Amino acid sequence: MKKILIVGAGGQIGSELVTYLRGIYGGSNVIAADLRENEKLAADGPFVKLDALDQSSFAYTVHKNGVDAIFNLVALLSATGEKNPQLAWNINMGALNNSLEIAREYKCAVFTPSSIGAFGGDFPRQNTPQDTVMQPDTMYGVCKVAGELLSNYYYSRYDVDTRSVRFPGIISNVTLPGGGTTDYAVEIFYSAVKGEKFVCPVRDVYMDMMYMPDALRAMVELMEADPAKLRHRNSFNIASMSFTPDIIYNEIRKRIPDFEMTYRIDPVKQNIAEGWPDKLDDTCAREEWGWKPEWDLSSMTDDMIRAIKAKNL
Ligand code: AKB
Repeated sequence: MKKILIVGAGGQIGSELVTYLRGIYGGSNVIAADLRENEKLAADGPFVKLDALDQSSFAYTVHKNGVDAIFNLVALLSATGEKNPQLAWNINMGALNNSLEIAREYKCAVFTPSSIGAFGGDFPRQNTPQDTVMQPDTMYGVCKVAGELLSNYYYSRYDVDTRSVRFPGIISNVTLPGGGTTDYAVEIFYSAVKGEKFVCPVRDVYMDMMYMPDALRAMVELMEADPAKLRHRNSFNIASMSFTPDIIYNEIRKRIPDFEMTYRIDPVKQNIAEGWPDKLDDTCAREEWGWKPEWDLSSMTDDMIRAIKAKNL
């Protein structure tokens, strides 16, 4: 990767990926693109206001800048997707379709995140294998499975270098996530640090989670991996920690003992969470490109509390 374009750069993952990639590949070689102006992303490198659904502007940006790798982070997440399934399909598949077509024309590599939300139906919830039943019943999951298949198609049919991981819930302290089922695992830290009682929308359900630094490293390590070693492409299971709301609550209480949590179940989120894996098996990612997480629940909790306290909210 020499010249990178990140579409959907203003979101939870994009806002940190831009900085991370600029640190590795050089500020001027990482173009951030988003629907909305973003002063932060424009401060230390190129920024383009771009709608990823506008194929000709997207293609023009790739061509004009000599882009050789596209990170497509445009997505409506799981809970929002259930409120407006048609919009979720149009945005999620439209941005992916444009990324793949433009990559085919201009010979770019493409990274598009898949998700634990791609699983569904009668699959093993514990140590969910890389290759298993994937029959999701959310529009987000439908888009993720279709996206994995379409990305593999572009690889085998057109030789587009498509690669992807199935992200767990990503926990971070820079930009808040929005519209996801796993968002509670970020919001809980802000409530704890601000001294507020946290009202949790899901209960007694394990979901995979990952701290942002591991997620950023995973994207780069996969995109830089030796293609000859990849038996899979779209998408790899990756994992680092799995917990229920009670478990993360108790972990935070070890550091903030008077923190309180109560439940008000959101039936949509609870239903989605119960349909997802409890814990992924990431053996293939470990074997094929050396994936290994560096953060666990305890070290992440320390770091999240430190970083959010430093914001003086
Ligand atoms: C969501 O909750 O929708 C996302 C995801 C796990 O893909 N964070």
